[in-house]
Amino acid sequence: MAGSSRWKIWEALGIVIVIATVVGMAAVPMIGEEIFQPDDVIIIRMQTQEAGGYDPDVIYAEKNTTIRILLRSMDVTHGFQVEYYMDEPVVVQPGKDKIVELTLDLEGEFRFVCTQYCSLDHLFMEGKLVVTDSG
Ligand SMILES: [Cu+2]
Repeated sequence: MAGSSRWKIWEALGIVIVIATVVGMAAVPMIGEEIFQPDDVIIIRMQTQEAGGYDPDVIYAEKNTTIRILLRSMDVTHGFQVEYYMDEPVVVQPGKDKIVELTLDLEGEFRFVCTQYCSLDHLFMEGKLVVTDSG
């Protein structure tokens, strides 16, 4: 019958739309995954010092700008604190990215360190923020 086969087509189309919607929705929470990196966000991956520590461990920025740093732990809980710029450390658990916003009003080199005991070499887990004044 022509009527029932046409109905089957609509049914199939409906299923395709539902699947497309579900797949589309699954793609939306990918913010923070590898595919999403706006220009103004610096991503720092954190691992124990034995596994490489901060990556990157040196970041460069211009004075009188505001930068956002997305911190992602690849293994265990780590900390992040930049001297002068952060009064309080940020604790970063695996699977729970954190974003830190810093307004850079002073040029120079500023150490950042891990503030959570994460491994035997924890004390050596550090990097630096280099703020330059090009103006
Ligand atoms: Cu640590």
